[in-house]
Amino acid sequence: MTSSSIKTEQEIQSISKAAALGDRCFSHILGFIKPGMSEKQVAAEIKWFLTTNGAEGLAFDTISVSGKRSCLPHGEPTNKPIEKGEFLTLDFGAVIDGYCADMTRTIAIGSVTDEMRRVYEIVLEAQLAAIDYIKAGVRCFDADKTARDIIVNAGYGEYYPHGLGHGVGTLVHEAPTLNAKSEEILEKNMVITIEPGIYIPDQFGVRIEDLAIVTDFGIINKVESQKELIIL
Ligand SMILES: [Mn+2]
Repeated sequence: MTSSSIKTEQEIQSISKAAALGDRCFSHILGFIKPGMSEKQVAAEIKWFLTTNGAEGLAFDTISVSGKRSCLPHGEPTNKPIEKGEFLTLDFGAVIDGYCADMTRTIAIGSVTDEMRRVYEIVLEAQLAAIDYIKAGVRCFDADKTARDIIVNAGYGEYYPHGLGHGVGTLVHEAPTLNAKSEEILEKNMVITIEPGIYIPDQFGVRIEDLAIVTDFGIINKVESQKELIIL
């Protein structure tokens, strides 16, 4: 069952625990990934780490997509090996006390092209702009627009097919919906994701996603993992 979009202190604590475990998992996985491993191997390691470190389960099936497959926003992991020169997008979340977390990082293996770096920087700029803008009282479509304008103005608007984010609670997708049409107003103690992305068909994709608590003064970001480009 879905939880109320405005969370209690106790609910926020549980979600924060789940998000903190996600950060620990990401840092573990950075030391685990080696070129030649499959997307599925990485997804299996994420599941193992989360469930042996306090998670009751996973909030959703882990997304682990590399190379051309990183342009699939909801791609399932395959046996494809992760190669040097590719992006790898990891989207995952733990469940603790019945509450979900949700985070995404895109990392590079070995090296990036100039265009890969440029697209990464645009997504990061868009994500940081939305983080700066969001606070209680903001309309969801304005939050979405803050990030979207940066991507559109950089010339990649057609490659950003989804909304900025969503509420998270007992379900990983709850109200509010943050997209170009949503007139909902963000309120204190809503828990939302902020996750712009750019996906260039048959080339690569980038998404950066944090999980945040809305306050009267801004957001409290519960995901602390590095988002400046990591090249393993
Ligand atoms: Mn999400």
